[in-house]
Amino acid sequence: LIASLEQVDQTYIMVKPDGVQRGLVGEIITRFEKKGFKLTGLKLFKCSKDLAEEHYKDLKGKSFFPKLIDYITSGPVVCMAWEGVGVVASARKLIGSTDPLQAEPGTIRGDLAVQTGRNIVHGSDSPDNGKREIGLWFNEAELVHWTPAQAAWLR
Ligand code: 3AN
Repeated sequence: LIASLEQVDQTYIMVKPDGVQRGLVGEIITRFEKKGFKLTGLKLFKCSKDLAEEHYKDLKGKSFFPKLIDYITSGPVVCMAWEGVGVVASARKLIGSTDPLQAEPGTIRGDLAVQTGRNIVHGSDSPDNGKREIGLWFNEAELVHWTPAQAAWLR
């Protein structure tokens, strides 16, 4: 009841092409499912250069930007929208640091990745970016608003 007064946020999580190629899609989805967040959107998708550049527009000036765009557009990604109280910050904790060698064991990157340029998963860095990115990667018709049967046990 108390938790229901708190703000419910949305975050955009994406299994990057290396995560798909390495067969880690199920493992990554499982981490968020087991934590207790609610999945509201899910699709396999091959993104255009334009969409990748829009998604990463804040990094446009960085030296690694062209490589980043090549990487993200190199193969299919799995796009996800997840919802819950505190989901943005919590998902970033589950994902771990940008550099997988610095990421703590127990995190997705800490357990499963080595290189910053191949860090297998993306998570929005703020609630505002969560909304922005979900809007970028999904049509409204692809998002499902539902109430999990066990919700009362998780909040
Ligand atoms: P995070 O994904 O942890 O939020 P950001 O937003 O700083 O990290 O960077 C977005 C993505 O850009 C990273 N996931 C990574 O793929 C890539 N990236 C960031 N820093 C570097 C870097 N120094 N060299 C190569 N790629 C980088």
